[in-house]
Parts: sequence; C-alpha cells; structure tokens
Amino acid sequence: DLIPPHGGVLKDLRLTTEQAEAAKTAAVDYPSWDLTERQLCDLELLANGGFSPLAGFLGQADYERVLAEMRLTDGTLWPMPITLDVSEALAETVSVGDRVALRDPEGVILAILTVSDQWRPDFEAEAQAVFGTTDRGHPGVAYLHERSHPVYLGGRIEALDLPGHYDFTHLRLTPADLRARFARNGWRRVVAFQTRNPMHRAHVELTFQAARQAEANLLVHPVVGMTKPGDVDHYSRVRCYEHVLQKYPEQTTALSLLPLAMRMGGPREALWHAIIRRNYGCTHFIVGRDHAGPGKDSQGEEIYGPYDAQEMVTRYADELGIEMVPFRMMVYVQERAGYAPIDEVDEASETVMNISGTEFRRRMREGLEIPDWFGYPEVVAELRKTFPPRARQGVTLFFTGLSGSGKSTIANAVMVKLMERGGRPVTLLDGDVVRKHLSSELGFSRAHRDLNIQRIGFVAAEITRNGGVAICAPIAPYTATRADVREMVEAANGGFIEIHVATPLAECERRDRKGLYAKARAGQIKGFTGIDDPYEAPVDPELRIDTTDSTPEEAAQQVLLKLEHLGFIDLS
Ligand code: PPS
Repeated sequence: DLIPPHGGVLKDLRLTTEQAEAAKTAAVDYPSWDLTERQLCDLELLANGGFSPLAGFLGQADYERVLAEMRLTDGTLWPMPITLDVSEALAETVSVGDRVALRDPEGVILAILTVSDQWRPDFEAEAQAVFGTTDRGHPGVAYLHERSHPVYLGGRIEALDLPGHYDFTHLRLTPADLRARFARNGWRRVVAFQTRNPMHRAHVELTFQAARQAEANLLVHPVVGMTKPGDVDHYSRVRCYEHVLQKYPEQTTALSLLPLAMRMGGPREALWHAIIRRNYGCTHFIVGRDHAGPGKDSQGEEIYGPYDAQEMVTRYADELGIEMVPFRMMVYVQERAGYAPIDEVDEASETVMNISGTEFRRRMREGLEIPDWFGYPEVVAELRKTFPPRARQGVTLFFTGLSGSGKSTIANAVMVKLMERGGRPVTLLDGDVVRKHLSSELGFSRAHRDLNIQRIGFVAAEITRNGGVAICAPIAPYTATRADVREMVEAANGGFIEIHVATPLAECERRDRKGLYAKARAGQIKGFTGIDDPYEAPVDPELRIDTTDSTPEEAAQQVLLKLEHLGFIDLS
C-alpha cells in the first residue's frame, strides 16, 4: 500500500525491446535533436515516471497554464514548465505531427518525440511567472536567456532507453525501483531529504529528527543532475554521502541519486520536488530554510524569503498528498553539545555555533581546521581531496596587455622561476605560440580574437583542473572574454590570477621590438591593438605591472610574491 503517484499512475514511457528496435529503424528518416545536458535530465525523469503524470514535453496550452496557475490544462497541479527548446534550424524542418529523434551526446537515439506544438516562448514572461523575477542574477533566468534555444517543441515521448550512466549505478534507483524496495522492506512511511550540498553533522541531525518526528524511514535523495553553478561536483558529494549513510542507525536509511536538473526556483521548485518525491514513493518531504534558493540577485538582494518555499508547500498541502516536514535552520548549541533548530534556542543563555558555506569553503581553501562538531572527519577528508589547500591547487596566471608590453618576457621569466623551484607542472601558453599551434587559422577580428582566447581558456582550465600552473600571455583585449576565461578556470577548482601588463602604448611603440607598430601606423597592418583596434584595460586585476621602469626579473618577482601572498606557492 504505497502512496499513489501524483496524478494516480506511475508513467513509464519506455517502449518494449521489440518496439524500440522498430522505432530505431523508423527513426533513420526523422530529423534529429542532440539533447542538452538539462534536456537529458528532464528526459530521464519523464521516461522513468519521476515527472508523472507528464507523458512528454509540455505543449503550449499546458505551458501557459503552468506559468499562470501552476496547473496542467486538465487541472493537475504542476509548477515547473518542462519544455524542449530547440534551434531555429531544427524548427524550420519540423511541423506538427512530425517525429523527431532525440539523441544523447554520443548520437544514441534515446527517444522519439511526436510534435504536437511548436512555438516561440517569451523568456522574460516565463522568468517572471516561474521565478518571480527577470533578474539575470537568478541562475534559472540566466539559463533561459543564455542557454535556452529559441523554439519550444511539445509532444509525447516514447523512450527507447534511459540515458546511460557509468557512475554510481548501484545508487541510481528509478521510481519503480525505489517503490519496490520500500515495499520489500515494509517501509510504509518514508521521509525524503533533498540536497545539492555535501552533508555534515547538522544535516544528519536534521534528517534524523525529521524521520523521528514523522515516524518514518529516511531516504537521502541528493540531486546529481544539474545543480547551482559553482556547487561541489556530484562525484565528490556522492562519496561524502556514502560516508554519511554509515552515521544512521542500520536499516533505517536509504541513499539514492536523483538525476534532476534543478532550476533554483525556490517556492515553485519546492512544490515540484515534493511531487517528484511522491512519485518515488515517499510519504514525507523535508523543506528546510531557503529550499532550492538561487541566492542573491544582481543588486545583492535575496530573491526569496528563507521560508517562502515552506509557505508555498503548505498552501498546496491537500493536493500534494505528500506531507511536508518543515525545518528551521539547525545550529550547534555549545551548552547542549548538540544540534537544535535555531528557533528552539534561547540565545540569551545559550551559545550558538555555526559555520556558513562561505566560511567552510574559505577554511578548505586555506587548509584550515574544520571542527569535529561541524563535520565528520571522513567527509572533510573526502572534500580535501577535491579542494586541496591552495599550495596544491592548480592555478592560471593570465597576463594581458598591449603588443610589446612585456607579457611574454615576464611570463617566460615566471615559468623559469617556477621550473627552478620544481614540484609543479608548468605550461606556457604564449600569444605567439598559441597562434602557431592552437589558432593557426585565426586572424584578428573581434570574433577570431574571442575564439583564440576561449581556446586558451579551455586549455588553461584543463591544466588547472589537474593541478598544474598554466601561464597565458595573449593580448586578450576584451573584458567579457577575460571574464569567461576566469569563470572556466574557477569552475575547474583552481585559482585565476589576472596580471595586467600596463606598459603605456607610447612606451610599447617606442620599443617596437617586432616593428609592428611602425607597420600599423603606416597602414600596412589593419586593426592593430592600441592603434586602430580597442584594448579594454582590466579594471580590477589581481596584479598590475608597468615595465617602463622595471626589469623582467623585478616584474617576475612581483608575480611570485603575489602567488605566495595568495597561498599558491610557499617561498619560505
Ligand atoms: S589576441 O587579441 O589576444 O587574440 O592576440 P594574440 O593572440 O595575443 O596575438 C597577438 C600577437 O599577434 C601579433 N599581431 C597582432 N596583434 C594585435 N593586433 C593585430 N592586428 C596583430 N597582428 C599581428 C602581435 O605580434 C602580437 O604579439 P605580442 O606578443 O602581443 O606582441
């Protein structure tokens, strides 16, 4: 007698083996769409019934009602638009009634979409309706504008297969798998815990108390699809969860991974999460502080109130059928030597201790101690592998400046000094070298310069990810492109140090070591940076060096001192 799924029937959009074979043969004539990372996640939950009662990507009428009222056209509660965004190029080749083959990144056909609707959504309106804001600081809003394709296709899905995974396969249970397991174990009441972060003692306390309060077994159900940009990668997190699972009394708690692509939609997302957990057979769902919160907007304001999500779920409690277990923030109370919800603590007589996410990351980065009351040593050790102290992290030194400013000379000197010290692999991606090997076909238009810098950024991020030092020395004249590279490198769990070699144009031109300025002035080279092409100087680089009055040794020394100051090397 498990809880029935949302809408009554657990969807399974998979074809039988024979049907799948026939569909694959027929699909050779269909237009194809390569699913994006988010669409792959959505497809998996559509196909396995996690999104019951949906049977495909939303059509326009359902989409509009979901935006306006959080309901499908048949009246069923559904808060999040599940849409298939495709390019104009594909849209031009398909009409209503056509079938489209949906493929994974390797080209394997995962599903057939029968197109019922095709329309061009208004992203501003969608953002306002779903997220309550059009501010691009909201990751869900940014996604719509920066990553969504312009046309939506709606229609039912027939799945040939679920998207493949090679990682943690023993933990990837479908709704039917989990339901079967609950039934087998006699788990009538199950409380689900959603998370996108590593779990520490506070989370275990909270979930343990929630399970006791609900008189239920516990399902730790972390999201491993897409979470908030900047989150800890799911491989590291799952290794942490496996340690954490040992902390619960035996046979009380299960761990399963949810291949969901989060939208960081706060209140609406909390409703959606509850519905999904009901489909997975859970009767209770924990909603804590700031559930699925996107953080601050571009003005630095919190986008949702800390308990907006709880209020939203309360409002729809009857229809949801899965019961919310609300939780306030858990804090460590020194006098009790244990955890308690903050609203149950008397702050006049008791000492509350907490380490914020930001403070935790700072301590990890600097190799500082994490107290035992906060984290489990096994979990901290696991995270230290992913986030070693800076002296063992990769780092990118990104020199930018005019031609002839001295970038290459300083970059070379820094590389040699680092090689002399030893202990770290170093790669120099000098402007000229890159243009010979990586970017030999590119010129100096804005588009080509951007492409050149993107390539350098990609290589630098990979070197950084693997613990090396990447030294880049292109002109990199555009602020936005440099910001992209910074983002790529920081996402690779490493440091990014921007060094503006700010030798003034007059001095670069006076030196004119390659004779290029003379040619540019004579009009023999067009679009030369600083002469008739822009250079946007960095506003806030980690370091600025003017070589007018300093030798390359002195400049290199400044860079090394900066590296030491930031903790990336130890000069002592
Ligand atoms: S960019 O803008 O970052 O892609 O440029 P980069 O890859 O660093 O290449 C700069 C080197 O190319 C030579 N060169 C030019 N520079 C600027 N503008 C024009 N039009 C141009 N044409 C050729 C020049 O030698 C640059 O080398 P450096 O080492 O900077 O002097």
